Amino acid sequence: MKVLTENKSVLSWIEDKISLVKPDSVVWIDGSEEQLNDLRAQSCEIGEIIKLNEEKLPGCYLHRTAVNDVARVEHRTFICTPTKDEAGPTNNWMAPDEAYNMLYDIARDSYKGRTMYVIPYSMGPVGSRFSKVGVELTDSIYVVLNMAIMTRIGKDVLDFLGDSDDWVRGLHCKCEIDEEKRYICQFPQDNTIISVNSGYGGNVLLGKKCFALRIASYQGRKEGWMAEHMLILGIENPKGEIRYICAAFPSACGKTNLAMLIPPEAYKKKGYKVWCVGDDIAWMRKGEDGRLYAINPENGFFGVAPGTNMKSNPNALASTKKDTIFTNVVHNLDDNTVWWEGLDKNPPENGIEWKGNPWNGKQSEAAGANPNSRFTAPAKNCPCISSEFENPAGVPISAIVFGGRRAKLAPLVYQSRDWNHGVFVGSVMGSETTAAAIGLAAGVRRDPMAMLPFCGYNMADYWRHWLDVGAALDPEKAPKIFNVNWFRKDENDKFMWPGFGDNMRVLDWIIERCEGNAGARETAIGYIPQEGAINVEGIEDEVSAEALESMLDVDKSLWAAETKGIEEFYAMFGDRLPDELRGELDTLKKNL
Ligand code: GTP
Ligand code: SPV
Ligand code: MN
Repeated sequence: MKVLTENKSVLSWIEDKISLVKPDSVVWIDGSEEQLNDLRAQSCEIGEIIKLNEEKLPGCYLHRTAVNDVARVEHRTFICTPTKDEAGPTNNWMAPDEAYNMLYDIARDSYKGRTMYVIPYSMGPVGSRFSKVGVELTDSIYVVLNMAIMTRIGKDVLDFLGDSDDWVRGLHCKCEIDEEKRYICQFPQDNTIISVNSGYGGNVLLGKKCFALRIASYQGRKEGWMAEHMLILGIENPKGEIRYICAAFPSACGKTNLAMLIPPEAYKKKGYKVWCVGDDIAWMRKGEDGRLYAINPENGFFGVAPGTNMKSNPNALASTKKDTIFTNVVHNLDDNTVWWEGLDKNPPENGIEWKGNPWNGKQSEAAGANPNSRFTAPAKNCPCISSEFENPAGVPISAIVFGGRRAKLAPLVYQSRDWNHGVFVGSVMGSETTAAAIGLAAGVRRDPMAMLPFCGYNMADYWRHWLDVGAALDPEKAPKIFNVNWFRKDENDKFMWPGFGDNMRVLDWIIERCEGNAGARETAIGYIPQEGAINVEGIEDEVSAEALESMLDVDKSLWAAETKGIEEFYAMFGDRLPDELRGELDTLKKNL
């Protein structure tokens, strides 16, 4: 075994886990293309991945997970803090000792006949003051290949870590992919993650949700920074000035789409451009100048495939044309490529659907791709990747945007009155559930800051942290906070707003508000665009003045009912709920 570090805490932890899971051999991932190529070949050999058409999709592969293992499992995800209160009422909790014992029993000897891969990785550019190191142990080559796209991996990372003890331990064991023994456990106090009996993305790419959100949110509170489920994008105006926006939408609610948006013709002609810094996670901290700065800790996109096409998101599609891993999409046997619902109107007749059965897309009623099928694509493939993507100092944030899927109630856009009101708006976010997690009831649920499944500690303390971070920023320079809803529906159950590229029109208003230009009127819930303030040039046929007015309407009786729901939700947190938020709720009630 060729060991890549002399770090004692790393070596002793790995020794310990080797004696637990008993691999036949141990391979350290050094980050070299040579080693990754060998692993790709091996993975093809054992049938874990399929090499796709080298001419049409160079360097691309297809993988199918187990049929029972296609999304995150929130009901089997635990925050293992010493007390239940630290995890809070919105997390599943298990006492650390109990969890370790249970997980070790499941993991014991589970690598017998298998290889242990040791993946040293950095979340954030190696060496940035934002960045953090992790080591993931896995018995899945698929995980290695995905982590090699999604994070910075290899020897450099260990050299940067030196002999520090500040790194996140991650143990992943596929075991038998048994749903009944599947657990995703975070131990924030120990910087440790253990994931057993899954092979699906968010459950097993431990740098992503487990570390960069659950563990990192806990670290961020201790160390004075924030880990958020947010995209980061830059809008360049015709003068060449770039303003950056972070946006938190729940899973499968449009972050990847917004992050890579292509502006409508009228904007393109004037010289507007959008640059993508990140599509899922933002780590933010105060800069020396009193502004809030953000980096994307990831190095790739783990994006929803269905619905991605040349019209909805050409940049995402372009990102998947080389060196990409597709998971649970349709295999087109005619030309050895891939397909998913919403890619184009030409499904393959000679296909294999996501479960591995023959599938004729021209005849079949059933979907060919799983609704949560995904692509893992390198960020550098994205045609609109920001020049600041690797900037270790991050980008300064002008606006924070919250949003969700709400068929009714939430208007297309509104602005909070100030930071604390903005925290209130984020804390009461509601959204219809999606296919990104297994076993969620259909309907609207509260998903504060889109962090419900990802906050590594008590949500009330997390809101306290948000309020504290805001208070420390220079009030003139703190990001302005907004809420958007692309998903409002009319009486015929049709989306009222065209969405996708046209969301630029709303971002335009948001940026103009930040610069103190665009007009607004004050309502009970916050500032709404004044008549004429949203630019509808080029979509006047689709979006009439009346339709826009109704999308921006604040229905007081619906909002009054909403305050009752908020009250019930807040009651879960008892005395831990920050007074400021209770005050904001009282103000809203008074305004209504
Ligand atoms: P995660 O990766 O799960 O965190 O999700 P995400 O927020 O990045 O989701 P993504 O951008 O992949 O959104 C996926 C779904 O949202 C698809 O069904 C899209 O068609 C839909 N969507 C995205 N933007 C819009 C929009 O502006 N309008 C409408 N109607 N649908 C949208
Ligand atoms: C999400 O569900 O929010 C995702 C996909 O981004 S996963 O990595 O599976 O969590
Ligand atoms: Mn996500």
